[in-house]
Amino acid sequence: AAKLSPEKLLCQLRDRVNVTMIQGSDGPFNSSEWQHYLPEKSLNETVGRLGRCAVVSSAGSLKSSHLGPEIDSHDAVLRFNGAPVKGFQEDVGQKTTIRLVNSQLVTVEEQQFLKDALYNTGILIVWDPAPYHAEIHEWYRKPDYKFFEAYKLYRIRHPEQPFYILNPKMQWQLWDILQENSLEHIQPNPPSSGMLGIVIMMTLCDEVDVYEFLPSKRQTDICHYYQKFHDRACTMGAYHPLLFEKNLVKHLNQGTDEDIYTHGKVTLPGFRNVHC
Ligand code: NCC
Repeated sequence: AAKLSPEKLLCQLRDRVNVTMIQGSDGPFNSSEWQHYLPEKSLNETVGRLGRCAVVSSAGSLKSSHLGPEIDSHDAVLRFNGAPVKGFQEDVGQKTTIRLVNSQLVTVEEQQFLKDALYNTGILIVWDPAPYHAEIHEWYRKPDYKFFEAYKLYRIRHPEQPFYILNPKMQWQLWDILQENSLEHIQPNPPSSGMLGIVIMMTLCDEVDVYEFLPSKRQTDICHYYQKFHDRACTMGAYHPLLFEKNLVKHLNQGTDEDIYTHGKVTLPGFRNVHC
């Protein structure tokens, strides 16, 4: 597989990765069991048109970065899973516009998810590792984690908060492009929340700054900026094709290598500014 130029690769991402949320009219979700649970407004309508956006990885290298004010200067900020802001504002900022969570968190950490105020800010999006290119019906019968009940419970408790389910087709459309642009064979596991969040923001924003997805000079084996846990796999990947994701993002970077080194910052164009 020959590597595409950054311009061509952006066009592939724009044209082949369909970022959509499950709607009340989709497949098994159009049943009476699901009535009133899914948000009525589309994600696009909910967020409006966004200018400069920030995606904040959960990497340990955010610690002592002092990136908080810079991150908060963006029109919208996307964070992942249980990544906190309270007590970490100096390094990661305090604004949360969208929080992307995986279905494991919603299911395995259900009690915390339902009760922790961390999740009550901004728009929530949950995604689940669906079988490779499965139809929605097939995925619905066999999700990786059975998060649907927890989703409904959360919706009952927080009916005003927008909470979307990512259409699982997207992850494999993105994985195909990762595979086509890598020399090695990639395990067929879905991209990380990080990579999914980056592409979601590229569909919503004019420009996307991604922080500490490509590690800066602060690179560390500490997994998260909010925990003491050490594991190299957090940065390099084990289950998720993280290394391939990072190579792709590096290839697309429109900022400088200096910005990566000092701020862990990569700048990507929004798809509406990509001309094919
Ligand atoms: O760790 P996690 O990811 O929540 O991190 C969010 C995203 O930040 C990027 N990251 C993180 C740490 C690091 N050192 N370098 C990074 O680049 C990655 O892009 C990552 O996706 C996930 O992707 O959903 C993941 O979720 C956790 C865990 O399920 C949640 O934190 C909820 O507790 C997974 N960890 C485990 O299952 C133990 C992780 O593998 C992937």
